[in-house]
Amino acid sequence: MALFLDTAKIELRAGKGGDGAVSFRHEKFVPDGGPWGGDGGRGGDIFLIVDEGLNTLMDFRYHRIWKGNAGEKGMTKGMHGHGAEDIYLNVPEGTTVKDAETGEVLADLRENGETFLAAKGGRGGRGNMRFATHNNPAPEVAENGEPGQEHTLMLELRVLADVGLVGFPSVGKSTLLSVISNARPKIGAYHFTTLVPNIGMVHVGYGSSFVVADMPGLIEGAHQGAGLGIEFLRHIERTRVLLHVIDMSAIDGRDPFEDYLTINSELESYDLRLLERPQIIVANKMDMPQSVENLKEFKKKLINKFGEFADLPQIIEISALTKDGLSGLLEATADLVKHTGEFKLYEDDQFAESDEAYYGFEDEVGKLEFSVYREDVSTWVLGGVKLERLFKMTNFDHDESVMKFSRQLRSMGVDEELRRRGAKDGDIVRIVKFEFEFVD
Ligand SMILES: Nc1nc2c(ncn2[C@@H]2O[C@H](COP(=O)(O)OP(=O)(O)OP(=O)(O)O)[C@@H](O)[C@H]2O)c(=O)[nH]1
Ligand SMILES: [Mg+2]
Repeated sequence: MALFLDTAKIELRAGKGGDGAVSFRHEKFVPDGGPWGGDGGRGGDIFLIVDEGLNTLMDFRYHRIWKGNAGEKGMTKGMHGHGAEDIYLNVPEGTTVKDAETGEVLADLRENGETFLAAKGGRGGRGNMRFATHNNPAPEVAENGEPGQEHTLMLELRVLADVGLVGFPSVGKSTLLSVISNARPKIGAYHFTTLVPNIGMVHVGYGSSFVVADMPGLIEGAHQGAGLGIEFLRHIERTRVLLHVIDMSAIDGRDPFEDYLTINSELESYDLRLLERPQIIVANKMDMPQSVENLKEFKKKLINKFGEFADLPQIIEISALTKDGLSGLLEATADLVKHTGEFKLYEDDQFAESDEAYYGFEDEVGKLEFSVYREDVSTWVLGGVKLERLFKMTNFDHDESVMKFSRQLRSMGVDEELRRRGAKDGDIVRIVKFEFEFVD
């Protein structure tokens, strides 16, 4: 579980394969020279590729439909058409790819440069050279290119927060996020202003940045459901560092040190081992006069409890209101993020490289071979994945190709089914946009 911040629905249409050619060799002493039509080139694939420089799916909101390049047609003299160039769409790290209709997860793209074959281009149609047989040495048969795959995908960017902001309500977590990042969370003087986690991207100096997640406030007994509970903590299960924000002004009348202990014990109650992450204690609201004295107390109690030589977290004083101390906090945080390894809850990828299993043509073919629908007394409409693909790959300019197509229909059992349903000689049969007569 992580945050689903950003989503985009995209439609991909991979390139169609080039059509195969029908042509014949004309040689002096050969009466009807052999077939000489080359194959069409393959249609272009559409890939997704991880680009670590991106951090949103914004680009896809303005450009939703992507079409692959078509393969070149086959030519005479046995020349094959060129395969089309593939298209690569850049996505940010952490993009989950789902089938938009079924919701099935197809890939979880994490590493820079990782690719995913999202829509496969069609194969080129075979030219008539390929159909020559002993019995039919000069076939007028060629295939059209196969259509490219069409898929509607849902992209989801689960932003992996590097840093989580935790603490009691109203200690200033959202205020802090608003002054260190581009995020504009709601800020309020009342408890539980933040109801769902907010996220922000923080840039520190050149090229260094990290993602901060601002959590709703925790209170004592949160692990038993008090306040907003602790369910939302699952959103920071992958963070490396926690910023433990404490209201040093104690304006709500609580003791800052007790706050610190209470929050830690709530974090501990959650089974994500959150206490294993390094913390920075953020002493906030240092602009308030009583804060200085309170901080002294806090430090004293910390040492009393854990001992002078304990490995205690660093304490950084800030005022999110006046913005004092922020640069020091950000530098320390960036440093800690950099030196803390990724926190792994699960072993790597449950998503095997399943491109082929999911996209293999063979798989799709055969699932829905054909469908027959009676439009009126004498008109029949044929459909189905396999049948429509065969249709699209047939070159109707040549009688022989048409005959080949009708043989293929017969072997699929289409004729039989039409007859069974009561089709008569002379009825109209329609496939896609083409109509022809049914001849029993
Ligand atoms: N004086 C002072 N007030 C602050 C400071 N930071 C935040 N506040 C105030 O504290 C109140 C709570 O701030 P929020 O940022 O909403 O607190 P929060 O921790 O996000 O609270 P919840 O979302 O309810 O958990 C607001 O009135 C802020 O203006 C600060 O550094 N100094
Ligand atoms: Mg808040």
